[in-house]
Amino acid sequence: MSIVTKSIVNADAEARYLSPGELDRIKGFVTTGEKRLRIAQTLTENRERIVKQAGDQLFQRRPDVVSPGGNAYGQEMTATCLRDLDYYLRLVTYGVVAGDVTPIEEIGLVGVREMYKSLGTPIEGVAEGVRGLKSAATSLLSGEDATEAGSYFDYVIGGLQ
Ligand SMILES: CCC1=C(C)/C(=C/C2=NC(=C\c3[nH]c(/C=C4\NC(=O)[C@H](C)[C@H]4CC)c(C)c3CCC(=O)O)/C(CCC(=O)O)=C2C)NC1=O
Repeated sequence: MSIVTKSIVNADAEARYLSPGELDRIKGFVTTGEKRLRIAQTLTENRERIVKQAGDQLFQRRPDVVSPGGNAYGQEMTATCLRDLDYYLRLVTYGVVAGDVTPIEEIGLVGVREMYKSLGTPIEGVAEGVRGLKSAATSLLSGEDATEAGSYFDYVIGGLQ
């Protein structure tokens, strides 16, 4: 949920006007809108390339995951692994657009540790993959945009620790 919707829901629950603090936060959201949309556009347009680069980097650093006995071994499992990276890139674009990590948290991080455990997927391998997404994505962005986008990838990486 964006800060706009969230503030309105909170204010209306108390039948009050938006507070100066809420209006200030909404102002921050609006003034960074162009930047956040520009970042989301770049990530969306380059998603295939970003995921491929991240996968290449991951399998180079963690050859065990794609070796016999590894969780991503075999064409189908490797494709599922790359799909998961694509999922996390997609969630990062949601976070960037919303200016809020809540969608990332709710869709992709709640219960994730137990889920990967039950799948036999090494979660630190997923975190490594997201680090690869971050480096591929930020290399396509300029300074300020790279920093902004980077913070959302860091949030995912933190949630996968
Ligand atoms: C949008 C939110 C969302 C997430 C995050 C998600 C993850 C997710 N990853 C899965 C599987 C998987 N995930 C991986 C991923 C990997 N294995 C590795 O060794 C690598 C480290 C890593 C890639 C980076 C693999 C290989 C499977 C298949 C495991 C199996 O079927 O045994 C599954 C099990 C069901 C399926 O195969 O689709 C889920 C639910 N699904 C969702 O809806």
